Amino acid sequence: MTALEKCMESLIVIFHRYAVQDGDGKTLSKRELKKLIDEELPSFIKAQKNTQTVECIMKDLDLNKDDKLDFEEFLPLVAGLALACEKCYNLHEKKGKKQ
Ligand SMILES: [Ca+2]
Repeated sequence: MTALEKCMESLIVIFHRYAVQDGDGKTLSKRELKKLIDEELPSFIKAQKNTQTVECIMKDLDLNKDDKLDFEEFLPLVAGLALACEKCYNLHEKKGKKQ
C-alpha cells in the first residue's frame, strides 16, 4: 500500500475502533467522539476539559441530527483539520525560505 492508501485505511480503522465502543459500530456517539478527539487529535483540538468544544463539533457535523456521527459525517472534521494544517505548513514554508 502507498502512504496515502495507508492513511485512508487508518482513518477507517480509527473511526471504527471508537465507533464500536458502545456496541453500535457504524456511528460515533458524543462520548466516543470526545474520546477519539482526546486520544487521536490531542495536539489539534484541546477538548480534554472542554465538553462544549465537542458539543459544537458534534452539532456542526451531525447532518441528520441523530446525535451520532457516521463515517460520512465524520470525514469533514478530518478534512477541515487537514486544511488548517496545510495552511500552517504553507506559512511555515514561507518563513523558512525568508531566512
Ligand atoms: Ca448523524
